[in-house]
Amino acid sequence: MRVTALSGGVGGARFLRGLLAHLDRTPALADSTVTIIGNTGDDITLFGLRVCPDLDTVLYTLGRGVHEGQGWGRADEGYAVHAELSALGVPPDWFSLGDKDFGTHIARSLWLGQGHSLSEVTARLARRWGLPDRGVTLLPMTDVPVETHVVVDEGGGPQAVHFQEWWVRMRAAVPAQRFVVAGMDRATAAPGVLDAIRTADVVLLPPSNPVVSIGIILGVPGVRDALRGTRAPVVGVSPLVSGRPVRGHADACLAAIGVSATSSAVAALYADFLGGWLVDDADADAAMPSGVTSRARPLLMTDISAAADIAGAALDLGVELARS
Ligand code: FO1
Repeated sequence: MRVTALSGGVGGARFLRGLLAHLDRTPALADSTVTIIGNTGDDITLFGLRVCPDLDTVLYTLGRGVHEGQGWGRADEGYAVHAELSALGVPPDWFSLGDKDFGTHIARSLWLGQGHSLSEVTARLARRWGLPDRGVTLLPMTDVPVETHVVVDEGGGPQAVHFQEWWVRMRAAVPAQRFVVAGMDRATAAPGVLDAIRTADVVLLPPSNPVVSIGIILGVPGVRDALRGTRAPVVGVSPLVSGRPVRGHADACLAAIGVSATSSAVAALYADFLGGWLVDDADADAAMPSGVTSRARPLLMTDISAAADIAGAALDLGVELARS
């Protein structure tokens, strides 16, 4: 089975780890392939290095190197380099980069500087994490540098800050007036992205942030049209349970775009291409947009096995929709 998935950071990566576990334990799906279209709106240049948080979170999580408690960054990490940068008075100190993580950013920045595309760089990093051997391809949504910025007003009038400063330093506690994706006007889908949507057997939307992760990927020219036009069923997983995000600040992001924090409202954001929608048992009676088939089940990814069950249920719904 050819599976294509859009993904943000922590929630998406954990879902995808569950998907791989489900494929590994299902003989009929043994030679399936998974193509992941990763969000690059979170990307930021720090200390002269290009950092791609959502791509790295997918790589580290699927590559079994992620700091499990955080969901991002590396396990068994030291912070000597960042500490020295702080001692040298080089900002920022609010975004903590570990020593091994710096290795990723140095290599990526070196290769980008040599003229390699972000797609090529991501493929090299994916090889280091053994993804090709498992039939997994990670594509950045675009090779054009883009950055999500957030318009906030801390009292001195509206100003735009980088998404990471809003998400990490402000903890999304300052209301976002709107999101602006710098560079998106020049963005084109990265090689293979639109094809992966068009030729998939099933397209999955993990429980990533619908505004600043999935929503950003949908803003890449051609992606939404490809999702509308693909013969593959598109099945999503609600990122909200009883109106609350399982983690992160999806509710603050939805409020910023005037959308209520319910699984139905999120499904409505995708209604022009969505075929199936998994909701938690707590939202079993959620009203669905016309044309969307929902299924209720526990959606908390408490461990890899639970994530595998959720991913399996999403695939099963996709197969069911493909048959009908
Ligand atoms: N998140 C935090 O809350 N605090 C951090 O200091 C932080 C550092 C960081 C470094 C590398 C990286 O790949 C991710 C990092 N994150 C941190 C998570 C990041 O802000 C989020 O994973 C996404 O960008 C939002 O989906």
